[in-house]
Amino acid sequence: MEIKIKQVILRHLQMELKSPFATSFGTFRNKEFILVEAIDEDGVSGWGESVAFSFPWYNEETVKTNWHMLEDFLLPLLFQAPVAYPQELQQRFSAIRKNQMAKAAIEGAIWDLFAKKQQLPLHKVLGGMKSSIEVGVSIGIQKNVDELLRVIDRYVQEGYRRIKIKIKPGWDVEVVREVRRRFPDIPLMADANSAYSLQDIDRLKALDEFQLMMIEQPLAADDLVDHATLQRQICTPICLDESIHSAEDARKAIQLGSCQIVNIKIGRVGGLTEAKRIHDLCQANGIPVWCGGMLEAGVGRAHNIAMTTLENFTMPGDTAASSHYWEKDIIIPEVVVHDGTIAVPEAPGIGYEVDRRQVDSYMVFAKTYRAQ
Ligand code: OSB
Ligand code: MG
Repeated sequence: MEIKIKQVILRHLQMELKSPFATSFGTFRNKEFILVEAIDEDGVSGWGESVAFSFPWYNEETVKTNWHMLEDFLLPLLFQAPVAYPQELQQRFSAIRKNQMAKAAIEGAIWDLFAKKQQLPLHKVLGGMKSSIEVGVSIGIQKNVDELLRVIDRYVQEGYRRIKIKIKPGWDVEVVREVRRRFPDIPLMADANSAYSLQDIDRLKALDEFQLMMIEQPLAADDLVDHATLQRQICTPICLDESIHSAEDARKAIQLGSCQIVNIKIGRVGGLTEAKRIHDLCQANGIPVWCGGMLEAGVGRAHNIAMTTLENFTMPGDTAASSHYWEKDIIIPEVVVHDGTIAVPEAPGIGYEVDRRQVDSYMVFAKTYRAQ
């Protein structure tokens, strides 16, 4: 069964976050992103969501660079020939360097469509075995420690299985100490988003006493070598986020000892095909993985849930409830978290229906591209 894409609609959406999300590299107040709808010859729609932000802070991609890559390079390649399997797209897009988030957005739409054509949920097509997934929550930098403790308390009460706090120089050891004093036993981790260098090794060593599950991406976004040096000198397991763009990166990180855990984000690695490859490689090497987040709306969130059903996603990820981010999400039903778990949907494809009325209400601009 081949998929013949007749048209693709790119929509530029803008959604306001319920509360600002502050990281070491900047603060997000609202979310602009591209929603991809790929429609085949039978009129079936597959959905993908680009996780590129408005600003090139997390990585070099943005909403505009993604639109450019999709319009001028990726969609023409998609229209060139039918797709028998979504895995083919990696090869088809391989002449285009990097731009992983743009590639992942369109690949995600084809994965959804591929699963829908077989009347199967995406998680089954990927080979996932779970009917529910455990999730944690990522908490931005707050205006003071009291506020942070209040926020953590709320999410612990709600049942989230792991709390992640963001750290940066000036908001790290003392803050973690206070959190641990108040919550001695919660599964806790810290994400630095590349805010440190090896010169800060004493600060990073000082975190060893707090039994963090891991420290995420302490050093530079493209680094593997210094992380290996750091890991030899601290007890807290290092988890890499920004440094891992491919299975090749993961192989090198494992070989060098740069990390003990990997955060997998579908967008950062160019799509579900590469994400699964990283998952498999980590599994074969005894490295647990978990699913990161990019403040996704419903479509991206649904893809994350499907991926997290794979066996080696053994640690709770950042896929919090829709209502954690949005007044109203773009899928029906919204993603809900009960006792720190999400029930994996069994409907075909991503398992949630796209709420076209909500999509329209958040839409800034749209353009339709047709196969010749
Ligand atoms: O580093 O994981 C990150 C949000 C934006 C950019 C980078 C990151 C994050 C998060 C939030 O930590 C995860 C989420 O709740 O979606
Ligand atoms: Mg991170």
